[in-house]
Amino acid sequence: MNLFQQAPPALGNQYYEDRVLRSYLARVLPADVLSDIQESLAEMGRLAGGELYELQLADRLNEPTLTQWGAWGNRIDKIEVTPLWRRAERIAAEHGVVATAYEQTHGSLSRVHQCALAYLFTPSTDIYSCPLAMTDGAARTLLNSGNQALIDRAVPHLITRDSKEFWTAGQWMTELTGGSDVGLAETIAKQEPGSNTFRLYGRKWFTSAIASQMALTLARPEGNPPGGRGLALFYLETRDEHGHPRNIQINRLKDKLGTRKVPTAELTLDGTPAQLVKGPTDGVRNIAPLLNITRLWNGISAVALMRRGLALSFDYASKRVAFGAPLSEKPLHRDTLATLQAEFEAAFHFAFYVAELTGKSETGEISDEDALLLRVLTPIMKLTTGKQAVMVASEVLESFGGAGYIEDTGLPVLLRDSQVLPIWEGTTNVLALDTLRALQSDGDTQQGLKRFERAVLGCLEGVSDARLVSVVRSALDHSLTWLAKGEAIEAGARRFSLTLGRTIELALLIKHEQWSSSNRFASVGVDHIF
Ligand code: MFK
Repeated sequence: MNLFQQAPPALGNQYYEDRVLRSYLARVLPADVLSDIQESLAEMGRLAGGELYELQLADRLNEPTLTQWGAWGNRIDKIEVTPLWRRAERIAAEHGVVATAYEQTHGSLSRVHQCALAYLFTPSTDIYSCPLAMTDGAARTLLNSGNQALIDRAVPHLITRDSKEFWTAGQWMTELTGGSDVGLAETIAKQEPGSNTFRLYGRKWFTSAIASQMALTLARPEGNPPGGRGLALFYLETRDEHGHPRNIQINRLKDKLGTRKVPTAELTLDGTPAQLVKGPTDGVRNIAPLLNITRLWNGISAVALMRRGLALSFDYASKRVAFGAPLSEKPLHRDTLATLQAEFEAAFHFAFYVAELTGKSETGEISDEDALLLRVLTPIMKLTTGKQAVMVASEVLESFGGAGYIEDTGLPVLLRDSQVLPIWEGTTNVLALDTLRALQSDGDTQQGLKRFERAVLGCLEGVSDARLVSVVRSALDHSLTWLAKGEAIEAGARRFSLTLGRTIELALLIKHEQWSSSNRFASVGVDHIF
């Protein structure tokens, strides 16, 4: 019997096939930097579209396991991650998916290089980006803290390319009392008499990537006041030299909608030894560098997952024949995918713009004005791209018809994993409120807004498309007048932040398109006199 067989969607080298990434890098990187890093990106693109993608499909049904007890009654709390994650850890370390940002071979642009590596790596590794994001954030937080003993102890492990020496870091903030409202945390820190070591007692309710070797966590030193200011930031190592947990019990792994490869656990800390990172108070403020780096990763992961869905969907459209022609020749299907592609490209330029500013802040090349802009844009970027990722993933599944709803195509996981992006690292509403706070972080809302306005208008310089310019200007003006009215600001914070996010996305898209058209025209040659 000659049964019909559908050709599945396929991926090639994910760097070479990505017009958006390559065109963006050509705009922002000097030619010598681009040529220097191209090979690393092509190699990651090859792995992401080849070996890692195959392993990801083969690993589909595997999940991490927790073994709480040894054969002879001893508590071991052993976590085993899946084969995909073991391979991902090695590749991440050896290819510098965290390290590149700290080596700073190309100064502030190394952050762009590192985000491009993370963007290529992420969609084939089932949220291994989670431990990497926290590792990156922990390295940045320790470096910013100035705590030389902890920097010497941990940072070399976090930013090494030697996979045997590589550590990942956890970020243990969430407790039963405080998910978003971290200041409600109940974990207590008791100082050991005559020592700098504290012992932590409490319950952490949602600790991602529990297989990490170290963690940054918040706890309240005895006698401190309530709220975020009364918490302190602590460093701890999860296991002793024999591999035994340091007074940490893993109560259970979480049964989550998505991110199922990530071993997320509930923990009891029962005298876990820990060191202060930076003073006995202001834990929320001191952990903020970690939050900002993981929020950048969240945005990069959002665009990476959108890109993966669309790469598969575009390829499939060229192979799937229905009603007499491939889907890629059907005007309505093309129109649907084009709309999703536009969402992805807008989100891409926003996330990478925040990466550019983050790089400048890390090398000290950032002006005060741009530091304020970065503070304002980070929550806006995270909340805007998180929402776009869920919408795009849902539509991508639909673009496959029933196949998009079937697990062994490997497609449904795109939607489940995307759904975490607007939730963790601050929900849309929490980040919308943070946006308002960030706009006031210099004590004067007008400065933050003015800097945002300048960033948007700067993108429009020399742009000839009056219709697009007017869409941007009108959304911007509306945002400014809405805020100035001062009415129901909290209730409108989400609509306001999303408007700012989509406004700057359009401005960045226009800027890139302007560069891209003129660049393409120039590359064909302008001066024809000879
Ligand atoms: C896929 C890649 C990424 C994924 C990796 C994720 C895995 C990990 C999963 C998780 O851990 S999810 C848990 C994440 N939890 C959150 O993100 C908490 C969400 N809640 C907030 O962000 C709240 O806004 C916050 C807890 C920060 C509010 O707490 P508070 O106690 O009301 O803090 P407050 O008063 O707003 O800020 C205290 C100080 O920190 C202020 O500075 P000052 O002391 O100088 O006044 C703030 O300006 C500063 N601050 C807060 N957020 C900041 C910040 N500074 C810089 N950047 C920020 N983002």
